[in-house]
Amino acid sequence: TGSISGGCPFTGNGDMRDLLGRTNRDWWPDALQLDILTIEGRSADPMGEDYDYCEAFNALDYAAIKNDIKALMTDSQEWWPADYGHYGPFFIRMAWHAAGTYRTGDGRGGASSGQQRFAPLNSWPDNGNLDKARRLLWPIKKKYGKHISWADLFVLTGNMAIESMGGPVFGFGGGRKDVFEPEMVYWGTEEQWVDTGAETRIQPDEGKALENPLAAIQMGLIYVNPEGPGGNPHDAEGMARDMRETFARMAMNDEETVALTAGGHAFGKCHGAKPADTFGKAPEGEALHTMGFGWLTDPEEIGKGHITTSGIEGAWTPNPTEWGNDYFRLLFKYEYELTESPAGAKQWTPIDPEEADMAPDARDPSKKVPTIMTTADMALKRDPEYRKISERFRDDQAALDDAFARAWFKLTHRDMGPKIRYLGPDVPSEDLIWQDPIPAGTQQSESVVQAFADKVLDSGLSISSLVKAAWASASTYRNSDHRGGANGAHIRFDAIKNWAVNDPEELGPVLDKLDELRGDISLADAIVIAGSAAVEKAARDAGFDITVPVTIGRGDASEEHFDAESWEPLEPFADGFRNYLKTKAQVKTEDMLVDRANLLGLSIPEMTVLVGGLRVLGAVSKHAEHGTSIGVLTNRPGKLTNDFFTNLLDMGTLWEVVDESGDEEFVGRKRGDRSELWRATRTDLVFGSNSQLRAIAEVYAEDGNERKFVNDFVAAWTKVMDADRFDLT
Ligand code: HEB
Repeated sequence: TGSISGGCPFTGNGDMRDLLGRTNRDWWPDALQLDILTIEGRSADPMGEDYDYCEAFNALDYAAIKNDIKALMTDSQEWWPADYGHYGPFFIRMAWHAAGTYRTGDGRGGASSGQQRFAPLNSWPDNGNLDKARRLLWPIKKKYGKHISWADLFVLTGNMAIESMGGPVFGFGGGRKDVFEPEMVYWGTEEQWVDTGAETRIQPDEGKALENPLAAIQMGLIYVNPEGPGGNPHDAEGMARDMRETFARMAMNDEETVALTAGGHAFGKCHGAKPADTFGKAPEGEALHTMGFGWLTDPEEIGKGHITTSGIEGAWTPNPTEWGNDYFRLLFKYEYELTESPAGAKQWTPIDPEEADMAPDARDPSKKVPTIMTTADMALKRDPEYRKISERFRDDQAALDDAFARAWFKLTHRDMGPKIRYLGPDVPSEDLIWQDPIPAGTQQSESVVQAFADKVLDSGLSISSLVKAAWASASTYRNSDHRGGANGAHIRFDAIKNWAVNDPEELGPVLDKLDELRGDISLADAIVIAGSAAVEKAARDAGFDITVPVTIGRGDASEEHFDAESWEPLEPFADGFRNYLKTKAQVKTEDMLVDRANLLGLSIPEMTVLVGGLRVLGAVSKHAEHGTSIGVLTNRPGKLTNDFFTNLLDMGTLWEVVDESGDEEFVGRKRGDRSELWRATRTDLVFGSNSQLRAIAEVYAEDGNERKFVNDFVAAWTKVMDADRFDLT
């Protein structure tokens, strides 16, 4: 990738920070605090448990909705008239900004939950006026109701917009289920938006790289500042650097970046007809009676097309509602000079354009106005690498068509996970490597599975090594972009196996042995069967007869379907479940545990019971700087007992910081003779220190709850093992 910073999440510049950075409550302290109604597990989702979005989508009248969306494109509304009589470009920008928040670092952001409806995204300066785009779609959303989510509608509308203007479309997969509350995502710590002075995040002169997992150059932007780094249009090199870095974090290479930007800007225009101080606040901060609209301005002015969004003014091509190659043709045909829009934004205008190369006025086609390029567009010819690609696309329309269609499809589907999650008749049959394709698994009889499990337990492999292997395989799963997980057995590829967290010199031989014993069972299944058999044995050895359910049917991905580079961001830099910390992050180590639990889709009790269980099973990473027994608060490791909790809460133990550890390691001493009993980390002690976690630890430590502990552990374990089994429902 074009990454110029290190790979560690949450590291960057500046001080210790909070897991969520600046949140909605910080931005809009006066906003209605509905979250007090979502405590005690009460859901904000009105659709209820029985609502099955797949089923509802499959019953959608797909042809009808497509026609309705197409008709809407040219059904100009007085309250927000369509430029050139066509809403297509506006809707493309809406879909692109819905998808463009995706970042590879943690898989969060992206189009898949319809977050553009909620703060902060609904009020990001870069999403200016997209409130109108979404509201234009309301009659269609209303009509098709439960059969299409907003999230799917954004993307489908983007596709229809491209199609209706003659652009190439690769396909569409539905299946993005809406959520009904803002997602908690770290968007940065800055207290300023891009338009009110947020600092630019990449500043090489000051040794500042883009903090992970962020993928935008300033607070409130989807990607880069169109006017140049820090608003400087002369910094051509910096412009390309910023684009390369931010697009890489959206999983896009140079070719995809050029195709997307040029392809996108074949359509529509920028809006900067008047100074930016002449309109109202963003939606989330606006007055009640504006009904969720923001950036308000005089309706008469809107009618005249006097709109300011980005502040830049003008279209890129003479045919803003038609797909074609005019963008590259003009970019290379003319020299561009730096000019200023009526709103005062820096932009580029062709010198002495021919009349035929001028754009129509957005409201009056008989009037001609100059075309423009943003500083970001200029990078496509000013940067030598981008330029090569741009020249190729200029001369080869078919190549641009194909590259744009594919990159758009990837952009809008990147966070949906495996293709099995896509719905509808327009899902392309071609498998794409970024979908992490996995061949279908096979079924085996129960006796075959049992015989294999018995062989594994007889093989001399330790309980802890089997549990660790299964955890290593399954826990790569991210609920954010639905990547990773046990299916596919990607763990067997060196690029993953050799992650330090996996203790490769222990994991390698375990995988080899399982491979040798598995017969016709897939390796992906074998790893889970073995780990689960080990948990079952550990429970039995602790006196609890329990079955750990295993659902087989996983397949093994082939090497040719494995894109090692795209898996790099999945490597954990901390895994509190294995007491592993590679690099101290900018957030507390226990924050990293919570973050990982969130990515695994776990509740607080599930996180707690898993940590307690994995510790007593000895599933601790040796590569944790602190050694093998850290956090294993039991004298009988390998048995599934609640010892972790009873010992953690035992008042006979006094905990002290191990000085050299910089408060990452602690020693537990007997109160009387001060002899050493245990070693532990922050992610251990937090279950005794934090009042909420302590309350749960108490439940698991209580007399009479020993079996509850085992049952809950097994349920949470199984949930993690099956987290990526989209084939099961
Ligand atoms: Fe874009 C628009 C920038 C990429 C598509 N953009 C736009 C604007 C700006 C921009 C500034 C204006 C806004 C207003 O309204 O004012 N982009 C940009 C940048 C980038 C981009 C900087 C990175 C480089 N785009 C892009 C992509 C896409 C797009 C990727 C897709 C694919 N855009 C777009 C469209 C439009 C825009 C379609 C138009 C809209 C209308 O017309 O409304």
